[in-house]
Amino acid sequence: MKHIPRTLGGLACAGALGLALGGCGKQAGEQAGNEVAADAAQASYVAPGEKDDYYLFYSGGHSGQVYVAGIPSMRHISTIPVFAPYPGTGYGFDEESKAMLGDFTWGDVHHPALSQTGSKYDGRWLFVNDNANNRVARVDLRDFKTKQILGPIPNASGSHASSFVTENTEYLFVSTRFSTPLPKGRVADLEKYADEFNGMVTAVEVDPESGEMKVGFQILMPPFDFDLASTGKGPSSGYVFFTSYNTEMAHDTLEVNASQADRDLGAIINWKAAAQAVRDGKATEMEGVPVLDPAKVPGIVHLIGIAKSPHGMDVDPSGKWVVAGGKLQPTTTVINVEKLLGAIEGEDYEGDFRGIPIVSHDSVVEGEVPVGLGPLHTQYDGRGNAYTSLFIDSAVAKWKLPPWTDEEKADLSKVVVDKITVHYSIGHLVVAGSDTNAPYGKWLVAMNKLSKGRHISVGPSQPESSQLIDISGEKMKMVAEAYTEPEPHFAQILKVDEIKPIEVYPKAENTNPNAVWDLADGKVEREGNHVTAKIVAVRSRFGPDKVEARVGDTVTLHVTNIEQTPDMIHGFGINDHNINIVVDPGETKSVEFVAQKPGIYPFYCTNFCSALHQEMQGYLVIREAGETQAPVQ
Ligand code: RUQ
Ligand code: CUA
Repeated sequence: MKHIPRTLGGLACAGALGLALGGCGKQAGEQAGNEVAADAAQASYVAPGEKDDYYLFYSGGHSGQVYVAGIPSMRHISTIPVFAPYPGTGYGFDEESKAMLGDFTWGDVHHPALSQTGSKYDGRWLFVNDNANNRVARVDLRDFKTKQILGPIPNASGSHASSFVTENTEYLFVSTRFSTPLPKGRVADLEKYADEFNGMVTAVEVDPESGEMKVGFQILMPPFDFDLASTGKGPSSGYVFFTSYNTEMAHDTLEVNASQADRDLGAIINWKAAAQAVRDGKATEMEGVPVLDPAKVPGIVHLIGIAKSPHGMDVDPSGKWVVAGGKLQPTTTVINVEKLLGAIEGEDYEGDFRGIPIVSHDSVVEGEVPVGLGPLHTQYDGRGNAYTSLFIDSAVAKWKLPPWTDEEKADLSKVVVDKITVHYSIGHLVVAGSDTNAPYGKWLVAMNKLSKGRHISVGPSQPESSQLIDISGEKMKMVAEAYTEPEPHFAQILKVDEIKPIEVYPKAENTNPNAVWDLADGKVEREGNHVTAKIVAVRSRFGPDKVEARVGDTVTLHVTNIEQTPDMIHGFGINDHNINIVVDPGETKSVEFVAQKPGIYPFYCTNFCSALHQEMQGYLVIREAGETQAPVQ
């Protein structure tokens, strides 16, 4: 990083005091402002050719994708397509990714979660949810590619509280924001919402070796609209905590009707006990999934009253404190895990909801911290500080976690130690490593919902803004700002040296039976009305570069990029066919279609790969059905 020189103009001004007070004061102020700007610029400056220190994986919301940026530069580096086709990498065009997407062309990504081992990031996978279609996906950090999409998950509607991984990635917890009559497809009167509708918590099991996900079990929940979750660690190990925002069980005009009660009920799930209960045969099957009813299996779910219409629920790095943000109450509720487990053990309850015990609020809540207006999410630096996003205030509040002094306890506003304004209407925030037991703690990224024209004008559809804040000192410092695709919800930050992605697929690993590695081996074959081409792509040609078919034929193309040089990518786009596959070095991709219309259709490489890239082309010849043709090569 390069040093940006500053002048000492501010000091020189002190000597002139009394002579030209007005002008000098202004100058000094400007000078101070320049120094702050210079410091900030220096902190986030990554010179050409230098690299960032951290990956920022942020959700792309309803774009269905995940975006990768660098910290501290905040530069967008790449897009990982997950739930929507992305011609840039040919995702959703080749057979494998088309099969993963199924009939869906979009998803709504909210919460990415890095896999963990021992409550630390292990750098293997990134999981993301699709709130719209009840799916979860796994991205492999070895090659930054989506490898599996699981779902739609049965018996679930709107997997918002997802994905949250357990300490050793045993499970991903996925919970419904929406409740419906179950099993799905059953229609019940909306007026009977409270009695006929249910939410669902799903435990998605992750294979420790392959990362393969499958639906493990489910827990039937009251129709409270479960919003967000956080998994335990240390003393809260084995638990997962959820907020809900509709304890009122309203089904219309939620804006008003779900905002009546002074407190909403959060849920505490003992997932280890639940998994055991499933093994003990206490679940009933619904749509092929073992489902536990917490009213009938005591000990797996407890409820607790938390701040009004809460949003985020976040366990701190020590696992001792769980903080819920009360959207409609200017406080965060701080739950003391030790007291909570004691209350559960001693059955210190203040009632129940249809057989699910409600833990005594006063026995387990350490305090309600007046952080400011619209608290949503809380993150931690591992040094005893919490950072809460304030949607209404457009700010981040920094505050001290317990233990608190008697003086602080008497007036909890004293634990709020700093506030910084963000632009504007912050949703999530992320502190590097906050959800592990050892946060990196230096950076915080505020993900703001509105940018309100802070950028050059791009018309009415404006991007979101994300701001980088240095939290290494006592006071938070605004460092940089970037604009992001709609719309970043949560993000994860990973230290760059904790992973080592591959840059070519080694030839030895390519076990695709349709791969060809030599231009001499490329061929087009016909079997009945199925034409199969095995094509080599290498700078700067396709071999073969002519594929012949007749109308009605099924055509399968297998393209192998035989390069073993990083960044030597070849694309394969066919005119008039809505096909563009992109093949990375060492990779084989396949695409299949039915020849529809006679004609000559040029195909070409879509990635600019060499000086002769433009020459990297060929022809798809489609003759009339039944027309005799010269034998294919
Ligand atoms: S949400 S802005 Cu979808 Cu995570 Cu809180
Ligand atoms: Cu290969 Cu351009």
